[in-house]
Amino acid sequence: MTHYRTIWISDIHLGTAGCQADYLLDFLKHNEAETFYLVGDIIDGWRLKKSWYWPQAHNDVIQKLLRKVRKGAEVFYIPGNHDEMARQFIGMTFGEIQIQNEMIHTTANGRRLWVTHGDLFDSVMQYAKWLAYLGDTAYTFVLVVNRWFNNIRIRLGFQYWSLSQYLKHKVKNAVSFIADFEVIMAREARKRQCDGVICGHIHKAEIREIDGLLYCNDGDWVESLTALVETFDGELKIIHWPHILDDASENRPEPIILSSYLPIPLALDPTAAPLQTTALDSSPLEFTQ
Ligand SMILES: [Mn+2]
Repeated sequence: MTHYRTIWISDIHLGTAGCQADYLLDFLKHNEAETFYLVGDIIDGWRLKKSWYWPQAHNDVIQKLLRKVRKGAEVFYIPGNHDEMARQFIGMTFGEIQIQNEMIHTTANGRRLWVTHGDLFDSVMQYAKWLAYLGDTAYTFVLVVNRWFNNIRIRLGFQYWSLSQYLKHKVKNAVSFIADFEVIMAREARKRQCDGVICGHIHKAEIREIDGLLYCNDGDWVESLTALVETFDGELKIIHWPHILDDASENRPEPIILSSYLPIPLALDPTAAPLQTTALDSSPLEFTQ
């Protein structure tokens, strides 16, 4: 079990066949945090509306998160576009899971990071919902192929390898879309007087600096199998979890760290009030559909 100060996970898409719940369950089993942020697209309401899909493993994910709360972890849920129905419950608490529109997280070394799903700043999402749906169907198909492909790979003794991630990086438009999204998010973080942003939505885990702002994306659990974590020193890391560990076995692989970043600590005033996690004024952001 590895202990972190904070863990961010998003884009789990429970309720879809694409959700890799078994990997996430294993990650949650071996990683603990004081605070968890569920950064949107946790339950896929779009897809559930079309056809009901809810295997036991998806229940287990919810149970696991509720158990973390019972054991003293703080859990925040920031809805995304696939679970936008949860946005009507902003400010409310379900089984001690607090629902917020967006938040500001202060790292152990005093950095203010704006936490939001990110769809409200995605131009495709905002102006053409039908286009987003179309993309969703094609994407679902790639994920199905990805799963077949990996079932075969694993049976043959190979490691998990994301076909969809590979394709995404090959498509030029996707690459420029991702770059634009990252820049917009960093700019929005600056507007909010934050040192950076933590988001999800585009299923591309990342930690990088953009114009002096920190851009972090916690990835997803349908293709990249990644989470963002903060250590007790305020170091941010992307953890990739492509394995399901055998409890009985002694040889546990080390977590795969894809990227890490230690923001330069601010000169903290030792007499200042303790740093806190604060919810933003929960007036909904303006966006048109
Ligand atoms: Mn999304």
